[in-house]
Order: sequence, then structure tokens, then C-alpha cells
Amino acid sequence: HPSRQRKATIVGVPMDLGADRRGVDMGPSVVRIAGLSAKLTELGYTVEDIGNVPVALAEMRRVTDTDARHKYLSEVAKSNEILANHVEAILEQGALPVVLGGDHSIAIGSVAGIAAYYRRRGHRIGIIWIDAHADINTPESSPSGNIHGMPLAVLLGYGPALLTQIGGFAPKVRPEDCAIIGVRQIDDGERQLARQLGLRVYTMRDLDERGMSAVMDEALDLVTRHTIGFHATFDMDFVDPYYAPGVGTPVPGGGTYRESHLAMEKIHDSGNMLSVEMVEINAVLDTHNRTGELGAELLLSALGKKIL
Ligand code: 4U7
Ligand code: MN
Ligand code: MN
Ligand code: MN
Repeated sequence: HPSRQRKATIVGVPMDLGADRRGVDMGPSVVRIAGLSAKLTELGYTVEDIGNVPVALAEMRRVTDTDARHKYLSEVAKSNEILANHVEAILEQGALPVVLGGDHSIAIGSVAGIAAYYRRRGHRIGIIWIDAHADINTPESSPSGNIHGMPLAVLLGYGPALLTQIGGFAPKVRPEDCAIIGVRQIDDGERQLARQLGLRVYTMRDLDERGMSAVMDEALDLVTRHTIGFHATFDMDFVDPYYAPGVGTPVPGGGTYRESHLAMEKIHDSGNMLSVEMVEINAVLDTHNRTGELGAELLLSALGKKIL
């Protein structure tokens, strides 16, 4: 199975055009500085870091695309196209993609690459989406116009064609192959679309009542039932701001340090993870790279690091 891969390739995406808060563009740096590559080597991986995908700078941008319903749409689309091609190439080389964001709009490119690769081989893929938010806004429902609140909708086929059609096909994933874990902030339009699609959304209340272990068992079963495996995307704002202060859209009442690791440990142990992504770490809002270090450690858990 592809997840038994011992080759890992890191790709960074210093994307902040999908979010309001600047500083999330330094996410790839802070996770690298935390020693991700060396620690992966220690775990037994052959590691390659191919550097960062180019991203336009908000300050340099010529203001041509001023539509406030989907800010920086063409720039976000461009970087995601490049990312999708890199991710597909990493899979073709027999390595496991480790994607470092950047804001969550980069999941559009990561999943486009993975979906394209496996579609060619006749497989569906699933997604485990760990996040305080559901990220299923459309330009019509979004209260902010920020694309980092829309990536899951885009991957399900809803939103601007410039994004949904990356790779030349849509949707990238079916609602029944997705699970969202940790939600505690959802907009009206998102709630409506989630219900309409029958999307499996595990809220913080589900985690409180059933525990992370039971929720992950169910979610992992769901996303692998009809698929070859899943992409794991971890939005650092899932974690309670007490442990992860360096995020752009903090929401109180999040996952603990150990719940976050347990989720990643179970993802690894499922044996079905196809690729992994860490997003929304904001270096400007962080203290002593506490959140960057946690991001690197969580990735290591997803890649097989064990206490014993
Ligand atoms: B993240 C929000 F309105 N829903 O769309 C929006 F609350 O990738 C937040 O999960 C989106 O961090 C958060 O702007 C996106 C808002
Ligand atoms: Mn998110
Ligand atoms: Mn979020
Ligand atoms: Mn956020």
C-alpha cells in the first residue's frame, strides 16, 4: 500500500492570500526550523525537500481581480495548479507528499494532485479534515470572501471553476469519502451545504462525548470504505489556542495537546494515509515557535513516531 512508503518529500506553500491575517506565509519556514526533515530522517525516512511553490505577494499584486467574494482568486488558483503538479510528481516518484502551508486554500492543490494521480489508476480518495472550521463556504455564502474558508467546498465541486477545475476534472472527492473533525465554528451557508451533502462533521461535542479514539476509528473507517486511502489535512486551529497560539483564526474550546497527537497517531496506524498537510500556522502571532514546533511534532506522529 502507498502509505507504507519510506520516502517522504516536503513541499512548502507560503500562501497567505486565502486568509486575512499575514504571517501564515511563514508556516513552511517555522515547521522546517523545528527540524522536520532531520527528525523524519531519524524516523527512517529518506527525505527530500523540494522547496516552496511560488506565491504572489499581496503587496506586489496589480489590483485587477477585485471581487470581494473570493479575494485573490486568480493568484490562489495559480499557486494551487503548481502545487497539484508537484504533488502528483511526488507520488509518481514513489514518495509520500508532506505539504507545509500556508493558509488552508492550499488543500485545493494538494488534493487535486492526489486525486489526479489515483483517478488515473481507477481509485477514489478520501479526506480527513481536522479543523475548528468546516471550510465549506462558497463565494456566495462566505462572510469574509477568504478562500481559506472554501477549500472543502471546492474539492467537492462547489465554487469558482478556476479552482474546482484544477487538473481538468471535478469533483476531486465525494462527500461520503470525507470526514471533518473538531468543528466548533460554522457559518449558516456551510451548515446548509453540509446537511444537503450528508457530510460527516464531528463537532467538539462529539469529541467530548465519545472521545477522540472512537471518533477517529469511525472517521477512518468511513474515509477508507470506498477509497484507496486518504489525504490528511491538519488545520492548526483545531488545537486549542492554549497549546497553539500561533493561528490566524483561533477558536476557544479546541483539541488538547494529546488529543491532537492521538488523532495523528491513529491516522498513521490506519495504514491508509496517502499524503499529509499542515496548515494555518501563523508565525507572527506565535510565541517562541511553540506552534511551529507542535506542527512539526504532529506531522511526525502522522508519519509513525511512537512514544514506545
Ligand atoms: B480555516 C470563516 F467566517 N468561516 O469563511 C470564513 F468564520 O482554513 C472562517 O479553517 C474560515 O482557518 C476559516 O471566513 C478558514 C469565518
Ligand atoms: Mn481550515
Ligand atoms: Mn480553521
Ligand atoms: Mn485559520
